[in-house]
Amino acid sequence: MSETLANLLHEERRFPPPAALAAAANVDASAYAEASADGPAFWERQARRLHWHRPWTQALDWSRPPFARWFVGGQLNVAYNCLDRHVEAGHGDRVAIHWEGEPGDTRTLTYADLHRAVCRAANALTDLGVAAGDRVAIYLPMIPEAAVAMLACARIGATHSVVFGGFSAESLRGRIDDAGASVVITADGGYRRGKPSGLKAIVDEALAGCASVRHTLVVRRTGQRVDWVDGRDLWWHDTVETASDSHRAAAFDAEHPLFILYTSGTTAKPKGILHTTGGYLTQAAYTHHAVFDLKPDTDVYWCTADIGWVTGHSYIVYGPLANGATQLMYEGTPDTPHRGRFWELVEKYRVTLLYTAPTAIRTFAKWGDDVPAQFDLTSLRLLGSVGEPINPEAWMWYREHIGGNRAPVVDTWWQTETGAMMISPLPGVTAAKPGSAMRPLPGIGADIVDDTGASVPAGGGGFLVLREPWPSMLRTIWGDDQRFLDTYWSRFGAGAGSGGDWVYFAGDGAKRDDDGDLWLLGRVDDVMLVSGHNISTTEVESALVAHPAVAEAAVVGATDPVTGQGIVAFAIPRGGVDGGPELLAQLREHVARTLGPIARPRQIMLVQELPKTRSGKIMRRLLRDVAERRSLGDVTTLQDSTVMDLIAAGMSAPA
Ligand code: 6R9
Repeated sequence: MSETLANLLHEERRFPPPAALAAAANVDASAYAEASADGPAFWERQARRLHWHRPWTQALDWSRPPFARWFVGGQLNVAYNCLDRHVEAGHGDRVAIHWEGEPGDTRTLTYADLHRAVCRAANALTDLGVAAGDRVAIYLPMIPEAAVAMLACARIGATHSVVFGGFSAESLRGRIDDAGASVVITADGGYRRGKPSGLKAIVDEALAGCASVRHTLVVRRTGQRVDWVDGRDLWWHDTVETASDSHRAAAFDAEHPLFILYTSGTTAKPKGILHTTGGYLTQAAYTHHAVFDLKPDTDVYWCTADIGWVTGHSYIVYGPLANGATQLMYEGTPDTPHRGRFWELVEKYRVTLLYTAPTAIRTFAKWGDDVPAQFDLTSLRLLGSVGEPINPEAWMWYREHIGGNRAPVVDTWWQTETGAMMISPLPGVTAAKPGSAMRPLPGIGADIVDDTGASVPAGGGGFLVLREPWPSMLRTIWGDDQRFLDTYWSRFGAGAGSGGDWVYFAGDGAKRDDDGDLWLLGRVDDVMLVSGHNISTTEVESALVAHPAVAEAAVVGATDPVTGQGIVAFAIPRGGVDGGPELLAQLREHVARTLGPIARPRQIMLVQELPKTRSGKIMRRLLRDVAERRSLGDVTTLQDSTVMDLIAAGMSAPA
């Protein structure tokens, strides 16, 4: 990726932290120096933010790389850290979760309430025969029971595997089988876009012919009719809510498996990413404290992710609760019952810290500035982004129209595999640039390398790698150590350019600008090769989104007899835009002017929607199928499977 385009590196805008925020920030610039001087000792200090039943004897055991062991010999209980210790410290009355259902029903759970609920669920699971090390599948809508179920598993040392509510029966079955789960926790259904959707029926289908599951626990959410298998199915309200709320949390080894989470998106069999206890919780809690600058007494935090995504694990459940945060949890979609729903909630709960995804931000921008303008958003003091590269234009819109030009934006890069944030501004320190994730967090060794594994200088581009083990790193792929080695550690291995050290291959392309700041460029599989030039889909998309007529764009490389690959763009026009042939010509010119003639799209197609995963990532693989007129690959992880039919039907002959 040596011949990358240089244009996006010339970002002149800088947004330093507001003085008041910087003066009171949880973490200041000294953290960087401290972390690089101290190595694993830096993480030992962060681990002391938690309660350990037994202290560790060694910070990091890296004697059998890449299989890391952090906080060797230490013992702790994750649920105790997220609940009991806050109650014991006198914060039992603090609200842990303000929950709002899509239809507008609400619930408030204090730390004491949540603690009791988790104790009851822990007792109920134990009564069902679930023991430490057993796997429990969780397939729930965004209701408080989702957090309760996860924490109850953690409390008794059972390993949870959360599957997005709404994944197909087939996807669910594959994940239940792979993990060998003995219990499934689900609900009759949930509310999405104003309608009750069924979950229990999908579980029933998934469990047909599944040997490992002995019981399902079913939360009544919508009251819809469900089929019932006597002896297997149990209502949550009969089982959990009648159990004792007294439960002593046992201590588990720092390396005890906490959860498996399956990554989706590629064509291959989903990978069960395994996370363990002590290191994971340490980094989730530290990064939430450092990057969101959380002040537990005054902040109201809201992460809009679904619990079925790693973001929901680390930044709804484990990080915020370990830090004693008060947070909002919302069941539904942003456009139900109206497009101002999110902003209405920010106003109602006086949300101070907001964490959402670029896909949502671009959608809000498309809906218009006047929607958020109708609400009082002055409580917001910090805005986070995660999930995809955020286009500079979307970053600016977020800062201006949601953050009132005052709240800093933190673009946080990380993965299911990394468990917690890795690259991000520090809100009290960094003068952020729109579109850049800036620097590795303190204690993190990220780098950009070329094909041979050698570090690229400022101004260069290549592959993002991680050079140092980190506490919340995945420990393996569940049941498949070899695939773990092959996928992440063999590309740059302990080989050329690595100096014999183990180098983790993240699968993302990235650039380092002249100041040394990092720009994420999307998955390397998505990089296009046009007439011998590497062009990132992210850069062409950002150029398109910077045009006033375009709300959102997805770009793919389609096989081209002349250039190797040709750039095909799918663009969603902003409301009221006339999408005639003139506009298409204008957009092609606009990209050529912004990035250079080599990046001029061969074809642009205007569409109303883009195919996305449930966590909001654009599925370029499917668009490539359309652009190359193949039949579509696996669409089971699509959020809305009708989108592809519409796009495929509208695909015209190449211009
Ligand atoms: C947390 C999460 C991981 C992939 C990752 C990258 C993309 C996430 C990003 C970002 C650019 C960011 N990604 N955050 N790209 N800037 N701030 O999303 O985990 O679902 O496993 O996806 O998402 O491509 O490799 P996961």
